[in-house]
Amino acid sequence: MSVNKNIASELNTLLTVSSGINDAGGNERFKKIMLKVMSDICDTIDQFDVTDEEFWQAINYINLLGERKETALLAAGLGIEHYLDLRADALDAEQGNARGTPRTIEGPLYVANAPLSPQFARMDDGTDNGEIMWLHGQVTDTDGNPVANAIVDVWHANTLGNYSFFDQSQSEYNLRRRIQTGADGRYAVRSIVPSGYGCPPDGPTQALLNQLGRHGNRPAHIHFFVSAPGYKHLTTQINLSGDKYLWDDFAFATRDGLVADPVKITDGQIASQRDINQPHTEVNFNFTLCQA
Ligand code: MBD
Ligand code: FE
Repeated sequence: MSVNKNIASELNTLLTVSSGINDAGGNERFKKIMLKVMSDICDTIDQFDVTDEEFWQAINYINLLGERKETALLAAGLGIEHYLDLRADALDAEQGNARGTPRTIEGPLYVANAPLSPQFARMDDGTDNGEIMWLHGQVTDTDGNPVANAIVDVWHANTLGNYSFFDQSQSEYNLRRRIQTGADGRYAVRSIVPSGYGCPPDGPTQALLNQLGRHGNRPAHIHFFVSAPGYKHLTTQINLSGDKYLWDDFAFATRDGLVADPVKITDGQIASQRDINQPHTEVNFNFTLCQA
């Protein structure tokens, strides 16, 4: 069945009158957005002659996404959240802003209010025998001056690719910390080297990806929010080189300028770092904040 003009005009009536979109009250911007979304859904139904069965499959799918709390995971997997990065880049280019550290997606696994410490924190609770990671760097402005009192909010997965809070087997705020920089703009944490993430294999996001012929894996990565008074809030991540999914991330979060090289420090090279007197991995990453 090709798109039928009569059906299309009835649809328009449905959307604009029966559903109250033209009524006084409500939110004008929301009404416009809903009209566009509903028109696009109806266009898709027309273009593919969507059957009743397919319609109910879609409804059940959305319910399942909610039940499993995977809506944000799917948004990442479809690249919709990455689209916000591309828009942020375009806006920066348009405004001729000096380029700070690139934005990349937040993802679905942030938890607010992690413990706050000045300059240094240990992030792991000691129960995961992963490789020790010493992660450190400096926050500067676009002229290279240190930014004091910046808050570096860091979160990452354990060696199984799982995040505390969502994984109830981990202690509260495990692998989640906020560090406040000192006058030198520096932050440092001791933690464990994270593993990559895989979508729950029995969940609705992976089921959809399977239908697209796609995997649901992410390379090992570390998330950051970096903020300071007078600067634009930065949402970013570093992805660790050497991971097989580095440039094949199902969430499209790996970007030029956001790849970090983990360096293994073995006997004889140890000693310099506070709190670590054993072989470990060092990751150095600096952030550049743009003026607000
Ligand atoms: C993650 O850890 C993540 O960062 C994203 C974007 C999606 C799923 C898991
Ligand atoms: Fe993540």
